[in-house]
Amino acid sequence: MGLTISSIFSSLTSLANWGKESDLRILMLGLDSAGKTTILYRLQIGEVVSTIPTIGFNVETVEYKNIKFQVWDLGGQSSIRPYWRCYYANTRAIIYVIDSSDHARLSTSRSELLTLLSEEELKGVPLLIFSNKQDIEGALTSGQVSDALGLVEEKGREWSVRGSCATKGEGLEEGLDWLVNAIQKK
Ligand SMILES: Nc1nc2c(ncn2[C@@H]2O[C@H](COP(=O)(O)OP(=O)(O)OP(=O)(O)O)[C@@H](O)[C@H]2O)c(=O)[nH]1
Ligand SMILES: [Mg+2]
Repeated sequence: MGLTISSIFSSLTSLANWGKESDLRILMLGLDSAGKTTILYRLQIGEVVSTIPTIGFNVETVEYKNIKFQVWDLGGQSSIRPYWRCYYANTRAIIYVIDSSDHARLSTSRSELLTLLSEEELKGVPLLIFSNKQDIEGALTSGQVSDALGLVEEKGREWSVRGSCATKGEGLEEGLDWLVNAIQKK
């Protein structure tokens, strides 16, 4: 009897309460190759790591301005997305990462985001969207991404779209500043 993906994920899920209660649990989601893992390690060690597609998750404690975040970076491939829901409990904030140069998949990214936002467990949870890969020529601006997502209607939740370039470390701290404020307002 081999291990199925689903049995692997359910054992991983039992680890999902890992970490200190006091750390702010943040979920980082988005389509595959959006730049989530790059952002995680850029925030944690301040360097660009070479990444491979995440199968499962990475979780790290990121300390920023004396606040400890427990950041969960989940794999974004379509076969893995159904497992995102296993990680929703106790989430204090969501970071959703979009590859702004991937025009073709913006609508897929939008529909995954809307599904996420309709989840009861994530109701009212502040949402930071990184419009990542701003360094790539032809990338949509954060304003254009924001318009395409059509979140103007999103009620009862603090949200913001910020431009970022994970490989250069640009826009990440500004995004976290916004997120900390949004969490504290809640
Ligand atoms: N040019 C550019 N490349 C980036 C940027 N951020 C990430 N990348 C590259 O995009 C590729 C995918 O990055 P990852 O961080 O592995 O993407 P991911 O969202 O974790 O992908 P999954 O684990 O499959 O869900 C890597 O080659 C990164 O170096 C960016 O801001 N600009
Ligand atoms: Mg990854």
